[in-house]
Amino acid sequence: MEIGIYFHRDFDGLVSAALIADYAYERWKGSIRFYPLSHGYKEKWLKSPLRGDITYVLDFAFHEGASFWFDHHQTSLEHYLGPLNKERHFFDPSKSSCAILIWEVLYERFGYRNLNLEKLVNWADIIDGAKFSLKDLVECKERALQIHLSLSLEADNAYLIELARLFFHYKDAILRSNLPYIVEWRFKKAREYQRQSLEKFKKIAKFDPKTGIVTFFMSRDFFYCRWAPYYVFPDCKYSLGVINTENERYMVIVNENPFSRSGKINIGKICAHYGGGGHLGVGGINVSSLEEGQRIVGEIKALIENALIKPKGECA
Ligand SMILES: [Mn+2]
Repeated sequence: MEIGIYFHRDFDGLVSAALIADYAYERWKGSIRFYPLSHGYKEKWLKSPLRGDITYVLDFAFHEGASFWFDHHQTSLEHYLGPLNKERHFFDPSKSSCAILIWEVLYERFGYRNLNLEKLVNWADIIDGAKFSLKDLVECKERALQIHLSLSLEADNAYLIELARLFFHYKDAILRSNLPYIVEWRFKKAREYQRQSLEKFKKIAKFDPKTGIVTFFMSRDFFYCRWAPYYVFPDCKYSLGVINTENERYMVIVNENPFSRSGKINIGKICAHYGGGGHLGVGGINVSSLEEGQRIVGEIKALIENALIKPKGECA
């Protein structure tokens, strides 16, 4: 018997995969196969057949062919209008991680819980729900955060599969032991990229103390230090940047400081107006030139400044 476990290639997806592998192995004693999945090939995903006698899809868009599906992403059912089966499909966008959803469903519906995975689940929930502190992020001393950072390098499938195996076999012990070598060198490399991009950010970013708005323009190495605006400028309320993501591709990103959120302005709504999207505190817009990006940043900056001086209730 072969058990195919398809999972989103991030920390939450990895812990989800280990949880299900642990349960499925106990139940069927079959051989476990891990398949990491990345966003960006939805069309292909829906048409591709899944491998395994029993298949699980975790922390990823719905697939009709899956024996079981667990997810918490609001957008995961956008392409599917059919019915869900309560016995096999577990979808709850109110959960801050897929791991916590699986943890609860396994216990409540299948009568199974392995406490040796409790810490990993807890970390998946902290990381996916962005429940860490700025200090935790900057220092990056926790094993779980180090593993998470190692995933920010262009991770290959082999690494993801090996990590899923390590999580499955060692469970919480992986958080107590030394970092496995395959994780360690990636972590150190990512940490170095992080240091370099932080230096760049410090030189480039502009802070307006009157409004608390930080603006910047960087290449995609900014993603190694997304927290830089709030670390370098602790009084930052909003950060607005243009990121050169690929050769001729640019992206406007707008964030309210996630470590001191007021929720006064609906950023997702503002970005949607420009053809982008997002949530209350974060948003993004794809644009085709730097000039267009800078123009939009200027307009949104003015919008935020305006909303900040208006009394409550009149904001965007
Ligand atoms: Mn997730």
